[in-house]
Amino acid sequence: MGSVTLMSQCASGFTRFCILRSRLPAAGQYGSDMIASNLTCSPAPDLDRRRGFTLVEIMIVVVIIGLLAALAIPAFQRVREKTRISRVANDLRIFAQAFETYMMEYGTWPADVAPGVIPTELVGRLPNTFRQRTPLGGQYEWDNEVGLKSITLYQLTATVATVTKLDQMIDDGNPSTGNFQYNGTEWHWLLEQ
Ligand SMILES: [Ca+2]
Ligand SMILES: [Ca+2]
Repeated sequence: MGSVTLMSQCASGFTRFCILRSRLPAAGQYGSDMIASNLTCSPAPDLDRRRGFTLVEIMIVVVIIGLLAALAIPAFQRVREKTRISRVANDLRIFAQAFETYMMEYGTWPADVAPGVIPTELVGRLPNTFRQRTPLGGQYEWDNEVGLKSITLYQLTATVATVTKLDQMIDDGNPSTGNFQYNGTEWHWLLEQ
């Protein structure tokens, strides 16, 4: 007894596996009618039906997505932090240039003002970003007090570690020395020491 799997087009129009179940004579002894009479058709499940995902396959995909997210999210946060630090560094350079230009022209520093307020002397010289919240939280502030001429970062929400990276970018990387310093409460970009 032998069986042969063939592909044929059945009456339903679908391709099916057909199994020749009868004893097959030697090749060439019978015609095609004989062979056709011994064919029985049955559906080929794997070919006819769309196969779904197994639970294991879905779990593998979920795990892979989780691993990719675990790698991508910290990288994204580092890029976002670096962008914020760079924006503050750029703001401080622009602000400092405006204050120092005024000092060179008038020989004095603008009067002290509250956080987020542009000194009257520098209206039209400072960009509006001076009034806005800094990219590291808090506000920019001009401080003109005895022994302190500073563009201050008032009540930042960023950590000291994060702002120390700003110190590395624009100063000496040491919060206790240089033009950019932390006094334990606020960060100061000192224009005069
Ligand atoms: Ca002030
Ligand atoms: Ca410093």
